[in-house]
Amino acid sequence: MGYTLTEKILREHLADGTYDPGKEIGIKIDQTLTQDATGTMAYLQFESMGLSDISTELSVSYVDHNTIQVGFENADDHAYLESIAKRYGIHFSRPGNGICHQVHLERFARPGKTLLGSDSHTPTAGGVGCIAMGAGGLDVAVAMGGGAYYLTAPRVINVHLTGTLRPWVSAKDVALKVLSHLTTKGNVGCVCEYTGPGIGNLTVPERATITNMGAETGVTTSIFPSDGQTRKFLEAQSRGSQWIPLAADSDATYDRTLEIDLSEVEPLAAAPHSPGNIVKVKDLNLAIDQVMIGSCTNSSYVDLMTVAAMVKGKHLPAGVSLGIAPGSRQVLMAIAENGALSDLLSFGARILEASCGFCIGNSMSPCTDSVSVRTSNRNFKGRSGTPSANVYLTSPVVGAAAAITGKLKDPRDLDIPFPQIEMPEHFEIDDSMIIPPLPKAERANIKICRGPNIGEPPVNGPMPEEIRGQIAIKVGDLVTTDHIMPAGARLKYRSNVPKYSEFVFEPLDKDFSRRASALQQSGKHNIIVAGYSYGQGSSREHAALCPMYLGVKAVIAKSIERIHAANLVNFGIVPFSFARESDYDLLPDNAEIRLPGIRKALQQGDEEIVAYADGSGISLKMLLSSRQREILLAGGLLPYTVERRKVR
Ligand code: MIC
Ligand code: SF4
Repeated sequence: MGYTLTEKILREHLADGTYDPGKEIGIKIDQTLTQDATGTMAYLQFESMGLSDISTELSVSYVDHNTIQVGFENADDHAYLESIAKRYGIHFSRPGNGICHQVHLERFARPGKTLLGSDSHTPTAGGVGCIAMGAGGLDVAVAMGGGAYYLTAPRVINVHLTGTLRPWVSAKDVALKVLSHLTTKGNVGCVCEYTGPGIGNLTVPERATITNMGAETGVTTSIFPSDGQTRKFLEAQSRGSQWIPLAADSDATYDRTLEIDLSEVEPLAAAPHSPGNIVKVKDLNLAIDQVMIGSCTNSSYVDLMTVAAMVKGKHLPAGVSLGIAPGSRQVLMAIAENGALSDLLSFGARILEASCGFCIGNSMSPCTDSVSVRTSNRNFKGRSGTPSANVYLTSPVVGAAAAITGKLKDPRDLDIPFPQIEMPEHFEIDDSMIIPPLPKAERANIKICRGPNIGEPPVNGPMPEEIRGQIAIKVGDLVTTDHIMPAGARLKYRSNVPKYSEFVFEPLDKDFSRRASALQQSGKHNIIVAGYSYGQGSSREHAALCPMYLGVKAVIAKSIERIHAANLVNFGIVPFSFARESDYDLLPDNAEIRLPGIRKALQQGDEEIVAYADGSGISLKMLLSSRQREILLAGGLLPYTVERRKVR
């Protein structure tokens, strides 16, 4: 029986365990990427491991999330990251060079490699046939140090594509179509592997749009084979020699198959407030206030050129604003040189830096109660920075049509020809904003810059004999990491855990931090209770780290998303699920909770434990690998890793 492409690459990188879908395996990581918002903590943790160098083939530190620099905090983080990169042999992509995923795809991602990134959209690089996964910063720090990355050997979904996209229908619509089938929950432990004759019609940037948004389904990653299109892209990036052909075996078997005929896909949108809330654009006819083009999903050369061609010679209607954030400096320079930038400017677009910007709510927040059409990947309530805004996620052509007409409606009804833009045969290569690693001999003397906002990463103590405390918050289904640890205006506190912890659950319950802190000071452990898909969305480990700082010891949920569950373990918080889901409803909001014998249960490998909630017993499941149990007993991955190094 043949292998899927996913299994081939994972087997080649197997460092621990036996390959058996559903079981934990450890794999060797070839490349890592970090971005500034998660990177500062990741490198602080890397430093605490006491290593002298990185052990990966390539590690890149990007600065793309916090480039606005209101106040000193962001600039201090950037200076810290630059000095760390020099000290440890890491490439440093300077602020202004672009969004990590777009730049990594352009300059570094390679077929057949494994890439781990401290950002949930790292699977973007699956567009060139590599296994690219998002993880918490601490996992990335361990991988940089040469440690294996642990994941569940995935079940592989075959997304079989036939046909060709019709005019006005784009890769984004395919990503949204996949979301309409898979939804945003229930896909933990799966990988989407794209196959079929339809893939040959998709360029690498189009594929990357699709693998990028696979993150919203909760799959571990998404991957395309490495074929002629991959070669064309790598050659256009002057990296043709890095191409290798890669595909699944012809007799590979998949967990299940999803058939999509590209010629039947229509322009789609994700309606407020979830990327899984898919509707047909032709069923909408909405007045809009804002259009934002960009983000790591849709900010390639072709994306921006298409928008420029559509708006050329027209004027932005009054009452509508249009913002454009190019994905990389390469894209921005190309549109500057060929004149498309002036077409955008004369239409009335506001050009933002080549960075995440608006996508994470730290610029261009829309006005109260407005409708904003965005080409990004997440429209969780409040993520734009405006809690009352209604954000629709669409392709760039749908966004451009909305900017022209002031309406979110089917672009096929516009009386303009479809702009057929081709990917260039050669992109202009200028890597001068990427600082390469220093020669080894020069690294040791580099002084690390630490601004006053940069604190030590807090470390947890070992797991106590019993967890005894109170439910500090009970939340419902689909609570995202944006709800747990808001970004936007709060992003600048990422390096200052005591300060950032003041905002835990801010969008849901402004009093949480104060209450949890008071319970902690009274000697109680804090417990979080949640519904389905708790912790979906971003990889930000602060959604585990800050609750840990506030004394949270357990999360009891109907289900927890992959990256967040791993982050909880990494910070010594036990992820439990209900043995009987109906017990969720029985748990009173502020119940006193006791988990006697938790330490012993972890040591013994028990898969079920009884928790006492206001005295009555409920059964909880803890499906953890033996490695995860050891991490929890040690109080988290950092103490576990440091301890094991001492033993060796
Ligand atoms: C996001 O899109 O939510 C982010 C911001 O890129 C996060 C990372 C972070 O919180 O810093 C992600 O996707 O992992
Ligand atoms: Fe940046 Fe948005 Fe992509 Fe996250 S989703 S990496 S914030 S562009």
